[in-house]
Amino acid sequence: MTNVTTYVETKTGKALAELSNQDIYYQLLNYTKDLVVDYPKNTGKRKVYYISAEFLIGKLLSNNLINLGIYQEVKDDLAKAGKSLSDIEGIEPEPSLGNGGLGRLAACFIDSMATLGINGEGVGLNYHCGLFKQVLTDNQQATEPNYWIEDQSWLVSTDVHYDVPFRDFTLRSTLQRMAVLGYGKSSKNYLNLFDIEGVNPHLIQEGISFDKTKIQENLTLFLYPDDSDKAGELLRIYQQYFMVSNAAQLLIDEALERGSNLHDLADYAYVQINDTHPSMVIPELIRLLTEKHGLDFTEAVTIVKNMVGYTNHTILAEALEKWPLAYLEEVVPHLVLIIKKLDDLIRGQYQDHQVQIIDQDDRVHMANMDIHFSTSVNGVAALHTEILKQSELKAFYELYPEKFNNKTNGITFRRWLEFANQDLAAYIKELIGDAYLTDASQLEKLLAFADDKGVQDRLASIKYQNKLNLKAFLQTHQGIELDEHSIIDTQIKRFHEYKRQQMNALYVIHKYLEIKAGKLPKRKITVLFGGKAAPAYTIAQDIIHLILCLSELINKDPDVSPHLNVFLVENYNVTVAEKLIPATDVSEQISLASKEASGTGNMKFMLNGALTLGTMDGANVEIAELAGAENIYTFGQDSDTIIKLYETAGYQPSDYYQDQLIQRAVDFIVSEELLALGNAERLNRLYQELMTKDWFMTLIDLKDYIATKEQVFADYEQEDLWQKKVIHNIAKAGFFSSDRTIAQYNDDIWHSR
Ligand code: 26Q
Repeated sequence: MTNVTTYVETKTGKALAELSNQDIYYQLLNYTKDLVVDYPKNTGKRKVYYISAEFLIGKLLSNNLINLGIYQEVKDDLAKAGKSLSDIEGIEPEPSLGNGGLGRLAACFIDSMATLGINGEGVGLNYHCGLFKQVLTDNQQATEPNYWIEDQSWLVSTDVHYDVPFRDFTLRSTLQRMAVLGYGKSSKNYLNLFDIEGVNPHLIQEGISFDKTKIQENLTLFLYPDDSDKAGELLRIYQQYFMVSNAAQLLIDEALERGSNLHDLADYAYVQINDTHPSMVIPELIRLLTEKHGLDFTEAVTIVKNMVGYTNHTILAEALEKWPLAYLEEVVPHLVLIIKKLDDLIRGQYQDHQVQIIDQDDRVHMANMDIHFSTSVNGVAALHTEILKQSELKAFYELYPEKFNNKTNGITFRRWLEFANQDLAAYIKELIGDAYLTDASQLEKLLAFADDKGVQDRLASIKYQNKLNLKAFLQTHQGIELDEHSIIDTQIKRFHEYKRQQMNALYVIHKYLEIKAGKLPKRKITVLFGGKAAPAYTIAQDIIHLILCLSELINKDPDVSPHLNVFLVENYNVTVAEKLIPATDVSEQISLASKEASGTGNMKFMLNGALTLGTMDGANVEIAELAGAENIYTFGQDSDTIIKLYETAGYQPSDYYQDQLIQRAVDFIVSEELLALGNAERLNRLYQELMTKDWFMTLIDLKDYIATKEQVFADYEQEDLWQKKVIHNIAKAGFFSSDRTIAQYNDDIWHSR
């Protein structure tokens, strides 16, 4: 293949230097697509279908160039023509096909499957607007549709179509694909995104509201449309069934093509169900095998049971899907027949009402169906899996102990180090070579440099440079003036009460009051937040409002802003994360113990040399074990204590409100200063919530949090000590490579060879 300069000249008749960045972006897109068009697909008899409602893939240009091994060459060629690859990266729209951790995990997983040469592909939906774009106005979150698909994109049309039957109509699908390239591999997989032909963006009215009943026009318009009403819930069922019926038809067709006689389908395919959103694939496969392909029901059930695995990502009751049977009847009555038969099978075997598929209120427990009809049930971090076994899914663990297994999450180091933190990656290569990119355990070689002053200083200067890069980004992104000399303390994730952004905000208030009283921190602190709140989640919106009001109050106060800044970075997404993480000193992972299944941002920060300030929750526990207790800052009650408090209803926020320090911080939410800037209804509601309910126990850990955070800031002033901790963290981050996670999925669950 020719190099990019020649390619562009041949295609356009112009030199690179004459083209606009926009034109160069399209040229690079097509150059990359052309390069890989003839790459063979991974083979491997048993193909893995990773079905997921989300794939938060991020921009693809640089990632693809890196995996192809031509990133530097292309960058240099562009530079010779006076063009900057990073400016061109800025032009690429970010696909908004996901929402948070589960979607980003799916993206890391397809990268790792390709890198390990596994025949494994993603299957999902091609949402045209995906997740909403967040706009911050009047100290509140507003939502706008985010069209990300341009005429030229990474999507490649195919001639694959399926009919998907619903009660009142049948929808014909289209299939668009993106190539998924493994690092250093000359073979590929695909991300398969199903769509409908009739998507109609004109349905969208104000913000992101739209007619939820026009399924033939809205099915793939948005990810997770607001399901606070019945029409929204029905639309989710339409989306889910459309996704899995297409996946099932694709999988059967591909298996037949590769020589399956369907009786042996489980030798040809394995379906990984990413949370319960794709659960209907189980009855749908059974339906297709029996009704379309003439297999006997009992045999079909056995086959399907042997080719499905279920991953649980949450223990929050409200996130476990339980669809009313009546809703399923309205959308997919043909599937209800199968679900009822499966329910009968289980009723015949087990009496325990906790393990039934259909409950007394005629709700279908998707997770229960998954657990019965699969070979594997996995949690996403050691602690999370233990909690599933010992409490949430205990009744199932007793039935099927052999199905339960842990697969601690991971992240792809190609995107989260090699691309996002190029200076650090280059320096690591200087120290230990580049083998860590495919064998992450090699990072441990860095431990030899833990006390090396020269290495420590270089790491500090790379962090400083990353702060300057972030400063430039935030300036153009949002007009934020970041102080590159401050310590940067970052909390980026979806807004949710259990993640406790409100606790961080209460710390900010505490610090503000201290500064006002003349107690100044040694060094300026910048607290950064990023994240979106579901439009129907009122308290999460209130927390955003509180942070924005604090940001205005603090950044504008000449007494305070030299010592403390607070910013909420608008429209947090993968691209923003790639800028924030390498520049961060302190990684906020402060969920209420037992509630965060794993977290993956925590891993990205660790790899990029930020120290974790966190509770003993999710994968933080494993970070602490690996990095060593002295290299992470943990605080707060542990998960056993919290689980017991829920069981005994033993938590009362008023018990903690007695404390002076807590009282002052909480009361400030409804202080004159804040009410002058904010919306009284929102601030009062949040205040009342904390005082009377505080379902996620913010106040229980607040004092310990404040004390531990002060320790973090004190340690930061001891530069050698700090950098030594940083080195330990980077060196021990290898375990969190998604290559390790995927190798375990394959060895223990998929057995794809
Ligand atoms: C459920 C019912 C109705 C509507 C929406 C949903 C719904 C939507 C999205 C439920 C869950 C999600 C997303 C969950 C998620 O992102 N979980 C995160 O998964 C990560 C990868 O395993 C973990 O690291 C995080 O701890 C977990 O929060």
